Amino acid sequence: MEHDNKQPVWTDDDVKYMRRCIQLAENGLLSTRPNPMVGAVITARGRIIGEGYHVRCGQGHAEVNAFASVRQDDEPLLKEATVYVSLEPCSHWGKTPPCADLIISKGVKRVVVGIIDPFAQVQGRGIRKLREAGIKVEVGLLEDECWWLNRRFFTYHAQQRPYIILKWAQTGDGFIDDHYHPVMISNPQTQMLSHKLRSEEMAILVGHTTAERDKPALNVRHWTGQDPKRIILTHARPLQQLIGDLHQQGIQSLIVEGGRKTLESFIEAGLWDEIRRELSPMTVGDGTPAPHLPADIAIVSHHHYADNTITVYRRKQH
Ligand code: AOF
Ligand code: ZN
Repeated sequence: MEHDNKQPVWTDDDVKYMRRCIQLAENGLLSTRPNPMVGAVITARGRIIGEGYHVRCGQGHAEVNAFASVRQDDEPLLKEATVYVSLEPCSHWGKTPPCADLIISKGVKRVVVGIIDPFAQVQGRGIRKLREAGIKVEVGLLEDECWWLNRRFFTYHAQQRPYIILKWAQTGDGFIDDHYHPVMISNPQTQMLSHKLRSEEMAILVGHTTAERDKPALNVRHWTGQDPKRIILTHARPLQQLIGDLHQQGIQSLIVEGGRKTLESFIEAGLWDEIRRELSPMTVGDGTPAPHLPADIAIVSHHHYADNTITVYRRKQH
């Protein structure tokens, strides 16, 4: 992804400041979408002289807020400053003016970018603009972390489909129900987390059998936040078409909650980015077997919640 042929050598301080950008950016979760979460830090003489993040879609970008936070006494330092930003500064006129122009107007010396913006109107043009103005630009610091931060935004723009999270809970003997009833495999803590997840993603889907049998509300009850768009998958709608429709509607992320056939059809089509599997020690003896995990997975996290565990997996490469 790096534009220069040789990879820059970054210092521990560079890494520390980019981590701070990511940390700041995360404050925008829930309010920036469909825009990405972005954080920016301005440093000079070994200290932070400004920092900011994109708070809400339609409002100032991270860089704007970071420059606005620089104290008047520190303004002369901008000439020798480095700007760290977790996403390539924009080059286009969207709801706000281009950040690349703002950075150039401040006369800073160096810009360190986490990852290139996949948005069709930017895609490297922000970096080019800065370099053409004589600013030293380095790209790709903590690139994986910056990708993960905006995994929904990146998947949506680069793959023209929502970021897809498959989610299920299974018993210790490997079933997702007892054939007849929805079995409560989750516990109060993991239920709360499922609702937190719902508040963070834009849509949620179940198959029509699950919809008819379980009548799931699929809303956010045990957490606060917006309900995701509710989707029932029917036979009449093949998967690829549905995914294309969701892209058209600007849906950047989708949770798939079951049942087994639906989950397996997403796995078979290769339409998944993340799997959240909850495991309980309870046993039911017989029931609908849980889907098999695909082969090309890496563990993101593994946590215990009372007797249950939740493991989050992602694809080995993105
Ligand atoms: C940046 N810094 O903090 C963010 C950027 O409609 P607008 O003007 O808000 O532009 C939205 C696009 O700008 C968005 O799709 C993405 O490409 C970029 N987001 N860029 O320089 C930021 N949030
Ligand atoms: Zn911008």
